[in-house]
Amino acid sequence: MPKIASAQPAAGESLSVGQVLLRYLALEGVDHIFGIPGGALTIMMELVKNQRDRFKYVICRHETGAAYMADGYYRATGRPGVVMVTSGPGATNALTGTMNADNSGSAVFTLTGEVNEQFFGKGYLQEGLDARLDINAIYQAASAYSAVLVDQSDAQALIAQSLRNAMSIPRRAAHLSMPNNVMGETMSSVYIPADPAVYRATPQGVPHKQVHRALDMILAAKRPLILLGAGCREAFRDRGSGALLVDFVERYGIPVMTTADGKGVFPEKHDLSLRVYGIADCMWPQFWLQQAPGSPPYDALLVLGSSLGELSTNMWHPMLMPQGPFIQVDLDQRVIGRAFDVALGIVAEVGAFVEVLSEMSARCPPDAAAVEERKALVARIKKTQSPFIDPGQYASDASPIEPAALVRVLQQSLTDDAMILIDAGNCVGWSAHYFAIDPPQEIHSCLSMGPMGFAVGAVVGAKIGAPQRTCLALVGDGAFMMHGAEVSTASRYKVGAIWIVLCDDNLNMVSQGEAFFFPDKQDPDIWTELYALGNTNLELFAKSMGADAYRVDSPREMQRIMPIAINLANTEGRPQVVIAHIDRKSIPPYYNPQYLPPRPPAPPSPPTIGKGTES
Ligand SMILES: Cc1ncc(C[n+]2csc(CCOP(=O)(O)OP(=O)(O)O)c2C)c(N)n1
Repeated sequence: MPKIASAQPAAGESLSVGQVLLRYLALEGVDHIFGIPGGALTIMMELVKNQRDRFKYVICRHETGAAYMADGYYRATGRPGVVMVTSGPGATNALTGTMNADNSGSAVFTLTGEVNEQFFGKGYLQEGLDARLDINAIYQAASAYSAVLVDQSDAQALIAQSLRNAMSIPRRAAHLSMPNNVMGETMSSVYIPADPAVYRATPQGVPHKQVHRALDMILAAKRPLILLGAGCREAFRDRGSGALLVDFVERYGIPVMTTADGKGVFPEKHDLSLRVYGIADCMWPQFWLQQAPGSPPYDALLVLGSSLGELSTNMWHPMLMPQGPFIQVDLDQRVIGRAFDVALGIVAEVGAFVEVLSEMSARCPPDAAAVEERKALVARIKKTQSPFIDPGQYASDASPIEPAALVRVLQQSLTDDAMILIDAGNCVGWSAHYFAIDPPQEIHSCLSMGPMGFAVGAVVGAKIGAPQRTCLALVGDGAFMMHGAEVSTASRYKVGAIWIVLCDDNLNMVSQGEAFFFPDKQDPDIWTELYALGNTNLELFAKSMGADAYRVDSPREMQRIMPIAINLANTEGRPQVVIAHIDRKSIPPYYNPQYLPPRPPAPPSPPTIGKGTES
């Protein structure tokens, strides 16, 4: 039983609301807070200053960068990522990163300062509660929980409520607005719990009958399949249920694929891994999904921890529907049956589900012949088919660099415990398709929202949270310029984060996409021309902020630079930026031709008045 009183303030000690808030953060194991201070945060900043041995306040360059760092910190540590910023523009700047964390299942706790209540409604600088900017309403609309600390008497309840939301499963983002004067108020009565278990709990159980049914369905199938989403990440890593799932699929010969967001939660080099399904998927899953002559049809699917959104399903392609039961397990009941009709929907935490499935399966001996047949079929697919759409690109030594070849070099250079953070842009396609990730190596993305700049900031928070690991971001040059000023934050705090910048002087994912859907026959390069970035010297940009920066033009150079960069990052805490000049014309394999989305109807052609004339 957790004690509830041992951390109470000492007799005679009085605590302010701000001090109580910091006690809760300490209880959750938080040791870094990310943000930019300001007028509405003065009381909190004084408290943080006085506890600087306990909390390091990381001064970021932009509040969204701070929120991405908090997200990266959460992903590396499992502890809440805390953002603390000022009111008004500080609060709105932090919104994108907070909203993205909420959609990515990351526990991010955003604390925004607010002006003293006595000035509400009078036009005080940066007021955002009783003016036309309603910060609480904005965060209520974009995160799991938002409240205002209006009085010391309810502060403790609201702080605990925020943490309950952020640390729920799936993890979420929560927000508190903190009027400056309230943070300084003395609490009239206070007890500080000794353990978070006193005020929050997560689901541990599963409906046994339903697990039993799921097991029966899977074992009755001739050609079952498992699809894992990012919702499995925490459970598999921290509870050890990933290893149980590996044992389970080996026992029954069941192949496993993941979504791009869940990439690497199942070892991708395992014999039964079909790697990624969905955006930029591996070439293997299609051969299990489609019926081959003389073999049984794909006839059962077990989905764990995926909300089955657009990018995880090839736009809900019917090919994912088995000729048999579709079983979906998720704690978020809103996503069960949303994309595909289910034969069995189970509301459960996936780690507990796998534990019970594994226990129950001990009583179900596998059909050895069927298991061997399935394993042989998976082995045949993997022997006869490349996982890559273009193995030549992967093996290329050309200059400018084929991005697929760049992934090859990273794959060879990175340490086994590396944490790879993927931004939004073409890096998504290259990495989902060409990396092969085995735990403890991890790859993280955020494909529900896909904001450019996510990995640029997140890699700093990840490295702060896990300094012993190699932390690397793969980002486009557009995204790097959007939040690249955070390199300066890393330099300031001696954080050895590594950025690999795919330099093509273009917002290439979008220009290539426009050219695909809306080709201009007269001027085929027009999209590239319109979305060019202007050849910024990114080495100088990075160096000016204190990083070591390198220009590489070939896989060979990349191979030479990577060990140097990894070593300097990990041993000397120096940020490293590698500007990789890639072939702009290479197009990532977003859509396997098998599941190509239909092109939208051509727009009506504008009257031709003359080239370049606006209609
Ligand atoms: C904040 C934000 N704005 C706009 C977009 C739309 N978008 C998606 S990818 C992309 C281009 C990214 O360019 P870059 O970072 O240079 O990567 P590239 O695709 O060229 O490799 C844009 C504009 C987005 N995802 N996020």
